[in-house]
Amino acid sequence: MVPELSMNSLAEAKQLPAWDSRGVENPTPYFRLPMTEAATQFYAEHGFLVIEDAFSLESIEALRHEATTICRGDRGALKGIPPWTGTETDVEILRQILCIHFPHKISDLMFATLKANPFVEVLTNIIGPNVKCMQSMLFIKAAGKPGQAWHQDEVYIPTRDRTLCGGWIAMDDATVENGCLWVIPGSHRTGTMYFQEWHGDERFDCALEAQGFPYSNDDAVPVEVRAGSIVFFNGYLLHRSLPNYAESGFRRSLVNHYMSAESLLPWINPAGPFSVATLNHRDIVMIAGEDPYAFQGMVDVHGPHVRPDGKGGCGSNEYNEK
Ligand SMILES: O=C(O)CCC(=O)C(=O)O
Repeated sequence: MVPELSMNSLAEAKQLPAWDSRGVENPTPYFRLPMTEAATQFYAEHGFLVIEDAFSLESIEALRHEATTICRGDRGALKGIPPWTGTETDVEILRQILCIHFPHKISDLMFATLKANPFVEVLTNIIGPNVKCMQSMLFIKAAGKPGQAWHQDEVYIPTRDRTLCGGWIAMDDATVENGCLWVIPGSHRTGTMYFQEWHGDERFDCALEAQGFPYSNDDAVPVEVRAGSIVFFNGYLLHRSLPNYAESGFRRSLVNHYMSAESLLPWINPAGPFSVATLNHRDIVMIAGEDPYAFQGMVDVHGPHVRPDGKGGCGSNEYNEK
């Protein structure tokens, strides 16, 4: 069941020592475009990076409007949306959805956003000249909705060269109170993958939690950002988000996942006599540069759908999708 959210957890979160009290060099993750060598270095060292004001507030307002249209089911079939009666207000609609996977499959605006200039500029610096995208997720996260436990995105989406990168657009100001991202800076560096287990913690949704990593919650920092900022984070970086403890409103974000186009993407296992070493999932969108595997063509297999939020339980706890 979704928890009675305890304000104690928020107070505890706020008491964690600040990033700059831990003697971490170059403590500020906040940069602006144009991209600089310092920002590229920061990402390599700490595994994340914030680009402030990457999107104008007009663009963010358009994304918010589009999010509501998608959640209403007005951009086409969306597996898992409740059977709306047509009388619900926007707020009533949005309050019932935690997250939608692959919104770019039904929305021209979300599709265009995959390749928006701030993404191209940053990704071609932190990944390389050839970049592809394989996934988008639209988080609505209304007040009272759960967060996601500690995890690394490469556990779900494996690259061959550790280039997976989330590009997380804040569609509202994201704060500790309303469930911003938390990261463990530098936790991506060794490239160790931490296997996941069911957490049984009602603050989090049905996705599993990384186990056995050599860090504690005291090593984590909140990434509070203004609407319009993008948080970039490496696929091996341990990150999580806490519930939305605010009394009302939403913590909306659109997160797209990118990687180098040179890396194969052994994500979905097709039936057939293939070695895992040659698997290359082709439900992708090219973002920049050349596609060395263009000769393999493209497929369209992922459908947009609503992610379970744990309300009513997590079933067999086997939900294991990014
Ligand atoms: O937005 C959130 O609350 C969690 C996002 C996340 O963990 C991810 O995109 O991997």
